[in-house]
Order: sequence, then C-alpha cells, then structure tokens
Amino acid sequence: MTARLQKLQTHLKMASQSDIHLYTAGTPNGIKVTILLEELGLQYKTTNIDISKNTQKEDWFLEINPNGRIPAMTDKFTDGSTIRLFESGSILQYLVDRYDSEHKVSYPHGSKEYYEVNNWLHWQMGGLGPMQGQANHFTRYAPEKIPYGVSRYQNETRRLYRVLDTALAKSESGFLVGDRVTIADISSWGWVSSAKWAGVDIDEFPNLKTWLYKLLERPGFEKGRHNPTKHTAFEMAKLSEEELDAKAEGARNWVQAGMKADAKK
Ligand SMILES: N[C@@H](CCC(=O)N[C@@H](CS)C(=O)NCC(=O)O)C(=O)O
Repeated sequence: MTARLQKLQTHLKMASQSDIHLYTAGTPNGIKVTILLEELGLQYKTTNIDISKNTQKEDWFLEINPNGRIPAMTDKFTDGSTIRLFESGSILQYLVDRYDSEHKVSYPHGSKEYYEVNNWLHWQMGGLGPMQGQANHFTRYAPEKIPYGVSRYQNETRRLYRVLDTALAKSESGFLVGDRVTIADISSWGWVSSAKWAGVDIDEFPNLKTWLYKLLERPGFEKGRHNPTKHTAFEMAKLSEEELDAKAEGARNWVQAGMKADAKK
C-alpha cells in the first residue's frame, strides 16, 4: 500500500471515530482551536456562539462549559460516549493527544520537546491570554480610561511579548519548540495578531513579527483563523487609535452588560 493510501485510510478511520463539534467565536481563544483542527486536517462542525448576546451563559452551553466562556467542544469518545471539553488549552491538548499520532504538530509523550510545549502552553494560558485580555479590557471596554489599569496590563503584555521575541531570536526553525509548529505557537498566535487592539505595537518585537507573518502563510492558519467569522485583526491593525476606540464603542455596552449579569450570580 502506498504511503498516500495509508494516510487516507487513517484519516477516514479517524473521521468516523470522531464527532467533533466546536462551540466558538472569532476571538484569540476561539481561533486557536480552529487553526489546530485545520493543521491536523480533521473534520469538525462549528456553532458560532454570539458572545455579544451572552449565549455562552445559557443553561445548555453551561452543560458543556460550566465556566460560560468560548471555546467549548464535544466529541465522540473512544468508548462511544460523548466527551465535553472546555478551556482552550485543554481542548488543544486533547486534540493532539487523540488525533496527532503522526506528530505533525506535536512531540511524543515523555520527550523533552513535549514538556517544552507544555511550558509554553501553560505560559500562554496563565500569562499572555489573561494579561492581554485585561489590556483589551482597560484599553477598549472600560467605561472610563483608567491610566493605571491601561499601563499595568499593556506593560505586562509587552513584557510577555519580549519573552516570546527573545525565545524566537534563539530558535533556528522560527518555531517556539523544535523543528515544527506546535500548540505552543498556535495558542499564542491569535493573541499576537491582535496586539494593536490591546494598544501594543508589534514593530517593537521584530522576531515575533517575523513569526506572526510566517505562520500566516500556512494554509491551516489561513483557513482556521476565519472560522467561524472573518478574522479582521490585520485590517484592524491599520486603524488609528481613534478609529479603534470607535469600533470598541458597540462592544463596550455588551461587555458591561455581561459583567453585570456575572456579578449578580
Ligand atoms: N481561559 C479560557 C478563556 C475563555 C474566554 O475568556 N473566552 C472569551 C472569548 S476569547 C469569552 O468567552 N468571553 C465571553 C464572556 O466573557 O462572557 C480559555 O482559554 O478557554
């Protein structure tokens, strides 16, 4: 049997064993999953969750993710039952564990690279995501500009970008870990592509900028970033601060409404 036929058979077998249904939105945490699904060449269904309408706080959604945030996912587990997944980092780990036996975008369990990928994934989930998320909040969504909050979180985001930039300067492959793209890169990419929204200038970080555009050339990134909605971060990056603030105006209202709803529970 040719290698191509063997690959096709593995792919068809995997497709019939899985029933991936992703509940998501076009945000940095959402697109990390669609990018990985595309990089792995998996079949999946997507439901676009309109976070501006607080669909993520409805009871049926909380059954899948009790934390009321996107992304969330269900799949047919190996025993035929349904498994639910929440927290984007956990979803990425599940997908590579279960579907990347060829190690296209991962390394074998127990290898040094496997643990190095874990380092960056935890760093993104506990550091870059939350800090840049708060930079977005204080820069765009807060009802008033609080300079302390804006500078605290923008500076922390800049510090974290410097960590990435320094690591990439030392990388021979241009990826964060070893010789291939992994969930270390995929988890941070959507955040870095939205730097301007957080008030951070990517031009301050030349190695990171090269990495950002190099990954953009990959078909998996190109397809995944536009699911479930068009990814507009690069167009947004061309806008002035005033134009960006005007775009945030509409979102500010639903962010505030969502916070009030969360505070009441
Ligand atoms: N740590 C979570 C964060 C998820 C998260 O904050 N998702 C945002 C969109 S990027 C969300 O659902 N926001 C809606 C809300 O805050 O109600 C993860 O990585 O999955």
